[in-house]
Amino acid sequence: MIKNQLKYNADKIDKFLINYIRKQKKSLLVSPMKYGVISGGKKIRAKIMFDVGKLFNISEKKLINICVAVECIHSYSLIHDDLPCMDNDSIRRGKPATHKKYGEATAVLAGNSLLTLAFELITDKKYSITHKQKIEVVKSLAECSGHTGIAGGQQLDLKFENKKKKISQIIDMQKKKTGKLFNFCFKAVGIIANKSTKEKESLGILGENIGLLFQLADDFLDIKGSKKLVGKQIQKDAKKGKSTLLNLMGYKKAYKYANNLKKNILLKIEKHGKKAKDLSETIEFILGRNF
Ligand code: GRG
Repeated sequence: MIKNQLKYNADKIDKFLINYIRKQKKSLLVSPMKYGVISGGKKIRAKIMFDVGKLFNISEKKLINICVAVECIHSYSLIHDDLPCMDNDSIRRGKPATHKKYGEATAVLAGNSLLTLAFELITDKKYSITHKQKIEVVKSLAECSGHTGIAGGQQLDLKFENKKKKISQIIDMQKKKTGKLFNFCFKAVGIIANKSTKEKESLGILGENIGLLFQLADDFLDIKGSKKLVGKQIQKDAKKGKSTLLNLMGYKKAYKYANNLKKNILLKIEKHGKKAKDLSETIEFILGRNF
């Protein structure tokens, strides 16, 4: 069952991170950082990386630092996303958002510290990938997180509120805001598997499309999900005037679009045969999920 696999995987990521932070010097930010990243969230980006690793026989040990780093960046983006100056949400993962629990200044600093922790994790001298791979992974993660990636996507998301935008503009925004981190998850495995530049690019594009699918599912949950299961406020997108494919196309058309996207993604990984079993299940889960 994918739910059990996700839970098992999330515990593994949490344990690694708790252990990693324990070995660092103490600071006042450890508690809000842990609050924002540990014991909550599906950790699906890490799961996807392990699934992609299986396509190329890459062990979890070779990927774990990057998986934990991705989850740090993701949680950082959620902590900042919930701030009053961004999406102004007070509930995240079924508990008060980090700024509600610790205050806004602390939430900003805890988020920033998770961002930098991600790069510490990847460049750690005990992490056994080559220096060349570390540099390439760091560059890719920086590109996917900054103004050409999630931060840039978030800026577009905020600018698009209450504006009439074209489908192509919304897709571009969502591919940056949500897709780029999934792009990174795929590309990073390509780097560790020593794939060619062309192969790494194709892996990235595939990941980005899975990110778009993930965002579509997130938009469906905003309409039809249960607040308890999703762990955050629902039915906010329309109220906030968010530009989403769902708001533009309507539920039926958007669902058809998402289903076609999923089919095309599954076709792309078919060539890996049995090795793609876990990845296919995760992709099915992404569109069918209720949390
Ligand atoms: C530069 C990293 C960075 C952040 C600053 C605030 C911001 C810019 C970006 C926000 C990006 C954002 C919130 C994208 C939404 C992606 C999304 C669908 C989140 C929900 O992800 P899940 O369902 O959450 O994986 P859990 O709680 O399971 O981890």
